Amino acid sequence: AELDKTAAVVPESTALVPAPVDIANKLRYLFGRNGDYTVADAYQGTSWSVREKLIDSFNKTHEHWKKEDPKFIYYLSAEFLMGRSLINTVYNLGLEGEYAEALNQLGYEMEKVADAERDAALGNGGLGRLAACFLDSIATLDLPGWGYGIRYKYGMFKQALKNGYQVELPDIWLTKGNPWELRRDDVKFEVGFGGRVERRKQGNKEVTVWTPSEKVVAQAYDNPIPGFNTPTTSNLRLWDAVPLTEFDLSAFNAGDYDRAMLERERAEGISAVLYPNDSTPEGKELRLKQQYFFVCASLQDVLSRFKAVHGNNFDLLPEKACFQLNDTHPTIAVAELMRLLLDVEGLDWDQVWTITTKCLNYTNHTVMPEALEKWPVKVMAKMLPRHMEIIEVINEGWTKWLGGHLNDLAPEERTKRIAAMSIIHENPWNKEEMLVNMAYLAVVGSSAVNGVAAIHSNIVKDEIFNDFYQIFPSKFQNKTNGVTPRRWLAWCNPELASLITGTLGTSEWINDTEKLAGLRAYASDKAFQAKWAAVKKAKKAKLAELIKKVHGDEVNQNALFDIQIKRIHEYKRQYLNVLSIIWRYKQLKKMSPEERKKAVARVCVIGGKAASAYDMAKRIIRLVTAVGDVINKDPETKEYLRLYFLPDYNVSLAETIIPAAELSQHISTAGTEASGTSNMKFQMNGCLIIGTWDGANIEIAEETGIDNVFVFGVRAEEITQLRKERKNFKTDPRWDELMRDIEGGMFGDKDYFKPLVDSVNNMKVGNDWFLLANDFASYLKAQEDVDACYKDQSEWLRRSIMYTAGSGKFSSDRTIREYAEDIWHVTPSRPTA
Ligand code: C3B
Repeated sequence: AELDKTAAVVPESTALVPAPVDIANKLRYLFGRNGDYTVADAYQGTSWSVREKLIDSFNKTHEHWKKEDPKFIYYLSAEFLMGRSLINTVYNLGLEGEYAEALNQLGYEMEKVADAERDAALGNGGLGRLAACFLDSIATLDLPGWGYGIRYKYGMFKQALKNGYQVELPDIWLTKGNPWELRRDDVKFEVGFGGRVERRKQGNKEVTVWTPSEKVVAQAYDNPIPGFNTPTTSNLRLWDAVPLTEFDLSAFNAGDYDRAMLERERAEGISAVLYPNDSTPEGKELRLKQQYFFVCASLQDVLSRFKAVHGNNFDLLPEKACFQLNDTHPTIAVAELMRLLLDVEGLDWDQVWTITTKCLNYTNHTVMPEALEKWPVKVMAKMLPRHMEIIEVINEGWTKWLGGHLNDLAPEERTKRIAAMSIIHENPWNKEEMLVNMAYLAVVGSSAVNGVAAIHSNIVKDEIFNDFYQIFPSKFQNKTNGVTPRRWLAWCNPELASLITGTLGTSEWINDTEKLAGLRAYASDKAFQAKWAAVKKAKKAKLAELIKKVHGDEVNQNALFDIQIKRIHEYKRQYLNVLSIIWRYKQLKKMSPEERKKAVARVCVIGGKAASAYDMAKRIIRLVTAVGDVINKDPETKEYLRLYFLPDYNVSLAETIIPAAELSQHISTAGTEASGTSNMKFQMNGCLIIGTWDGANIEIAEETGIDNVFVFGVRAEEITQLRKERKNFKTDPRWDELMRDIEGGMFGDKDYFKPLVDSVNNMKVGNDWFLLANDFASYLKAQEDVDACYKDQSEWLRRSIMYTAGSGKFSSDRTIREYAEDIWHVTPSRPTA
C-alpha cells in the first residue's frame, strides 16, 4: 500500500518551540536531566538546540545547490583549526538575542556557557586556522564550497607546564559528544593501501588493476558552516577511519581476540592523531597514510556526486569542481585523481591529465626548505604502488617535455636543469635514496600556484620555484591571507564592535571591512579616543583576570600589555623577545625608585606550543618561564615589568588575549614568515605592531601607515649575504652581556640553556641562522620608540584607531573573493531565506 508521505513531513524544526523550552527539552531527552543544571549542561542543551537551526539552514542551502548544480570549490586540508562553535553559530545565524534571552531565563550568561565548550583543535597553527577562516568567508559569500579533511580523534595536544617545562597531554575532545557534527552513515568509501598492480586484458583493452593488501573505510562526518548575514550554510566534511569488517568475528570465535582487534586498531590509527608539527613536516609513513586516506575519500565522494548528475561526461568535471591543495599535504590528489579517472573510469591518459591539471590548484605556505614534503620512492611504492607508477609516468612526460622546451640551453646546462626540476630525484643527503618531491608534483599538476603574502609570493617565484616560474610565469599568483572579521573582531570583541557600529552608523563593516576606513576621521578625536581607550581597558581587565587565574598574580592594569602568541619556532624568534625583556629588567634594576616611576610599565605575555620533538623550542619555553620566575618576584621591579607564559595557547585563548593587546610582536627573520595571520587579528583589534619587514607585516604597515608601525631589522634581500658574514659579525656589547648572564646561571638551569646560547652565539661556527644578533640593536631601539610613544597616550590611541581603520584589506572575504575570481572561477549561489 502507498504510504502517506505527508504524514512524515516535519514542520520547520524547532522554530516553533521557544528557545528556553527547547533547551530544557534537549537536556531532558538527550541527557536525562531535569532541572538543577550545571553550566556544562546549559552548554549542551543550548548547542543541541542551536544545532537544529543550523541543520535547517544547511539542508536548505544544499537543496538549493543540488538544484542549481553550480561549480564547487573543495578546500583539501589536513588541518582545520575551528576552535569553538557555539558563539560563532549563534551570531552567524543571527540568533544571539533569542539565545541570550533564553539563557537568562534559565539563569545563565551566554559568555559563561560558551566557555564550557572545548576547542575543536584539528590543526597546528596558522595554516589550519586559515582554512577555518576561509570556510567562514566561503559561506558568507554564498560560494558553493566545502572543506575536506580528517576527523582526528585527538587534536592538537594540550600543553601544560611542569616546573616551567612543557608537557604534552592528549586532547580528548570528543568524549562528551559533538553537537556540531552529523555522521553520514550513508557516505562511506573504501581506501586501500599496499598490495600489487597488474595489467589485465579486458576485451581489446589493457586495464590496470590495483589490489590493495589493506583496506579501510572512510566514514563521513559533516560539520555545517554558517555564513553571516546570509541563509547559506556550507559544509566541512571530515573523514573518520573505521575497519572494513566491524569486527573479525571468526578470529574472535576462534579465541584469537588480539587478531580480531588488530584490524580495528590499524584502521582507527589512521585518523587517531594530528601530527603536532607546524611548518616542518613529519616524514612518517602514517602521515602519508593520513594524507592519502582523506584525499582518496574526498575525490571519490566528489566524483560520485558528479556522476550522479553528469554520468561519465568527465570533460565537464573542471567546470563543476575544483580543488585547492592547502600546502603539499594533499598533493597525492594529483596521482589519485589520475588513478580514479584512468583505472576506475577507463579514460585515456592525455584526457585525464588535462582534466586533472584543470581541477587542481596549490597554495604554498612556507619557505622553510625542509618543509617541502618529500617521500622516499621506496615508501611510496610500497604503500601506494599504483600512485608511484603514475607519478613516474607523469615525471617521464614532464622531463621529456622539459627537454624539448629547454632546447636553447647548452646540453650540460640542460641536463642539470632537468635534473633540478625532476619530480623524482636523489636525496641530497643520501645518494642511495630517491625521493618524490611533492611540491614539484603539485606545481606540475596544478593550474595555479600561489603564495600567501606579496613578499612570500615573490620568494616563491624568484627562489623556491624559480625554474618553474621561468617556464610558467602565468601559473604563479599572490593571494594575501586574511582572517574572518566575524570571529576575530565582531564576536570576540563585541564592545569594540558596538563602538565601531555606533560611530560609523552601520554594522555593514562586518561584511565589508573596507568601511572600517571611516574610523580614520575619528583617530585624533579626543572624545572618541576616550571611548576607544575604555574598551581596551575593559578587555585588559579580562586578560588580567585570566593571568590571575593561571598564575595567581595581580598585574598592573595600567601597564602596556605586550603580547607574542604563536607557535614556538626559532624563526619566529621568541628568544629575541626574551632577551629584550631581560635587558629591560636589568635597566630597571639600575634605576633609582624615582627614575623607575617614569618608566613605562609592561606586562609581557608569551604563549605557544612547541612541537613535541622540537628540542630547541622547548628550551625557549623554559627560558621564558625561568626569566618570568625571577622578574615577577622581584619586589623592586615587579610593578614595572612582568613576564608570563600562558600555557595551552589555542583559538579560544587567542579570542581573549587579542582584544586586550596593546602591542603585539611579529618579529620573524625577514623572509621566513610566509604571511602570519595573527598580525591581522591584532591589527583589527587596534593593537600596535612591532615587527620585521616580513610576511603580511609589510602590507599591514602599508595599510596602517608605515610611521604607525614599529619596524626594525634587516631586510629579506640582505639575509643570504649576512649569513655568509656571520663569522665576522661583531655583536653588540649588550648582547654579549646577556649571553654571559644566561650562561652564568642568572635564571638557573645553566646546562639546559647552554645549547640556546650556543645556537646564537658561537661565532666560530658562524651560526645564529635566524640572525637574532644582527637584529638585536635595532630591536631594542624599536622597543624604546614603543615606550616613548606609549607615554603620549593620545598619540598611542590615534595609532591604535588607525590600525583598525587600516585593516579592511585583511578580511578573508577579500582573500576568498580573489581566489574565487582568479583561480577557482566559482560564483555565488544563495538560497532564498
Ligand atoms: C603557516 C605559515 O607559517 C604562516 O606564515 C602563514 O600565515 C600560515 O601558514 C597561513 O598561510 N604555516 C603553517 O602554519 N603550517 C605549515 N605547515 C606551513 C605554513
